Amino acid sequence: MKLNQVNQEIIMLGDDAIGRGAIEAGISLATSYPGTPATQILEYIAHNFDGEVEWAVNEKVSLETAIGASYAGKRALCSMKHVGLNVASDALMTAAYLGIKGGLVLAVSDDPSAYSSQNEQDSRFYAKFAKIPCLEPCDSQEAKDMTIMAFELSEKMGLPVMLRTVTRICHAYSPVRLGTVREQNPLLLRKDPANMIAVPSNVLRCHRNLIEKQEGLRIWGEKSGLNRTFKNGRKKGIIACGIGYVYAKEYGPEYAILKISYYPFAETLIKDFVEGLEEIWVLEEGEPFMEEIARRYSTKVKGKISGEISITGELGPDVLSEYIPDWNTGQRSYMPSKPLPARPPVLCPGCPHSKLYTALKAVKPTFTAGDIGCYTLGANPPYQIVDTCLCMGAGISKAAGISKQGVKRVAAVIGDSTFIHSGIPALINAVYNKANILVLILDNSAVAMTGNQPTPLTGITAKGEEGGKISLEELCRSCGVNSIEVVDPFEVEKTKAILKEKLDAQGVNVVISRRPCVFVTRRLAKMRRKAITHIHPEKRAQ
Ligand SMILES: Cc1ncc(C[n+]2csc(CCOP(=O)(O)OP(=O)(O)O)c2C)c(N)n1
Repeated sequence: MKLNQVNQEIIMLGDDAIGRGAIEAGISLATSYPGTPATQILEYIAHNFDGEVEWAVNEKVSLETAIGASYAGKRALCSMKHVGLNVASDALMTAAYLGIKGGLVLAVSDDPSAYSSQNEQDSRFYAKFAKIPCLEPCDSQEAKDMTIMAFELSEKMGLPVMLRTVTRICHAYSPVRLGTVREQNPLLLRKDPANMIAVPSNVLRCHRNLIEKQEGLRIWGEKSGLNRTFKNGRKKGIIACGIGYVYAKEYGPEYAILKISYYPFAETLIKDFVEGLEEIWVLEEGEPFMEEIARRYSTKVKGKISGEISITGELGPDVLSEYIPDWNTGQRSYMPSKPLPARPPVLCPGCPHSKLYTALKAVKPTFTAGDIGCYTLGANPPYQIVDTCLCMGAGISKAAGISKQGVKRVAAVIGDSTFIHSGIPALINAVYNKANILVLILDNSAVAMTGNQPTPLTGITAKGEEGGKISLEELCRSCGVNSIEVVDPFEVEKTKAILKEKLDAQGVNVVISRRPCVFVTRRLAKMRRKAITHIHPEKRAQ
């Protein structure tokens, strides 16, 4: 264990604080699929924990692996971004019915404003939907403390517990007092068919158990003191969830505050708070989840439903000073004096995807169904060759759906990590149902978009050690595709010729565009102490 700063107060990133909290809580396994803003949680653990730390192939597999560790009596952390929970939700919904053994915490990070996501969904609805508790910290200290509390609650109630964060928690630094590391749970793998096998004969009883646990969850929440009222005789109040509390504090003593950090709770909490208040603002990131409840108890509620605050986008001092008339006006300096120039993201100089797109553009596919990764930027100038992007793994299926309507020369573009994540079933489906598509797999030896994590195709684990290695060619071959070609995208003319031939071909044809991301090349060069740029004097312009 590389943790020697016990009792020290240090400045920590929210994601790191969650990782530290999990280690202090005595986890035996941490697992995740990368996704901003949650990625650093696992990276912190990989650097600071001697136990099992895994990048999973997708969020569903990640959660299921964590459930397995929990069944073995151990504590496990599973972290992901909000949309990852859509992928993991099948496992989550039924895991809540069955219950868990060792503590299981699901750290889910939402991305209000969708800075790096395909949507802005609010994970609190999933916690409610699955009938599991949800803790919502407002800073790094709470992120660490609540992670530890979440493990305790998880074991007490036998349920997975969600820790919901947002970008400004994950990616902000604030002080954290470090604690000691709890002993890991002993291995205790016991068979419990009635609560481990989700078959109809068990399901209704398990569902009833879950419903019965709800009262215990509310009582735990009340005792925990996580939801707190700061009433100060003021006539105006704020109900603040998670990061909303930090913003609410900027009002100073002007407002009474109800800080919400835990769900589910008895609604009398809200009822008592709003009583007698002449104006109540609800500050919450995401959907008007709390506001809906507050409106049942007061007609004076202001927020997203009544349109004072926008449902889209994140909160923040600048946003709030725009929406709330008497927001502490001293904060108006948050507004930039001049609008900043737009800086749309672009592919990096030397990115292999850019060359591939040059070739693809030249051969003029009728339609290109893209996917999620750096290569989505092919939708932007100067390429404008990616015509659609929905969710991870959808590119191949959409291309197949289009081709099945008789459209010829349809291409799908998917990254190596995305292909492993959810592209494989789509490829098998396309083969099985006899689509006519060209599938381009962009193998840059990394999950580049989220910071160059390794993939099963690289055979490197989350800790940088040697893992199992999968061959992309063999994988595609076993899916029954008509042909597989491997190209180096830097050989643009050769690539063009192959793409042209395969676009016109029948069946499902795969072209693997293989060249490492420039950052992978740079990292390897650094490791080997080699320069990555070479000057050939003989080729220098005279
Ligand atoms: C369900 C889901 N999980 C995670 C993410 C975060 N994410 C966006 S793209 C991506 C993978 C990118 O890797 P790859 O497909 O290899 O393409 P590259 O960026 O390397 O070009 C990930 C993990 C997401 N958007 N959706």
